[in-house]
Amino acid sequence: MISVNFQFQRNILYTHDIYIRTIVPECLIEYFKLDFDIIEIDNAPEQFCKDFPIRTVPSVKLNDGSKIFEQIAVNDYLVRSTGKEVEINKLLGSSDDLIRQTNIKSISSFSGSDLLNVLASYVKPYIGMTSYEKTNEENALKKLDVMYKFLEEKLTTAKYLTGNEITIADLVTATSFKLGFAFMYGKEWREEHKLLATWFDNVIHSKYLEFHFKDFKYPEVPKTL
Ligand SMILES: N[C@@H](CCC(=O)N[C@@H](CS)C(=O)NCC(=O)O)C(=O)O
Repeated sequence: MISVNFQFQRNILYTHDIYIRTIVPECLIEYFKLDFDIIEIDNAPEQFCKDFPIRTVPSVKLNDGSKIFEQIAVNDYLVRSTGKEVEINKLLGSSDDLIRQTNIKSISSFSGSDLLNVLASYVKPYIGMTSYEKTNEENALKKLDVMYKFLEEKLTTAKYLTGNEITIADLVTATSFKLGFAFMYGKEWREEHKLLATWFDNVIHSKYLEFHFKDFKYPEVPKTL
């Protein structure tokens, strides 16, 4: 655990280990060995609220005082800040292929908001975070079914969601799926959704996400209430 000393300005990523949207930024900092202090918001609540009154993570404060929030913007900044053209184009798409670059943004946005919110609303009652309501679950499952099919269709023609190279869209989508794979998608679900399950396993064990997922375990059966 690092000590928090705000006298000397350093690059900061505010995070919290219970949250999903902070996983990709933390992994990017680890993978690219970026010069950032990673600060749990519980360890610096006043400074965090002062820096980011909207109080969401991930959020970044740079050593020149610049502030960045929203997962997509944070990820984009962290990757581009490396200056590594090849890896930037690989993860974010090259501006020579506008449609692919746009698809990467589109899938990242969809997965980091709609997919994550619906999946979280389905899983949270099972992990004691909200109360269970049958209608909510039925609605969430209906929406999720459409989302699974949408993503599976992409995986019928390519190894990853926007082609045969892993991109930030895969990283964001796989982390958004974490709660599902950790608690609800037992062996039977994974057999029925082989494309998604294989893709998820490839992405979480990629060099980008391995840091967070190296000890990840799948459940045999879904969690019950
Ligand atoms: N649209 C924002 C959502 C950020 C967000 O809601 N983050 C959650 C953690 S995954 C959070 O900070 N929740 C705390 C809160 O809303 O009070 C993004 O994509 O980064």
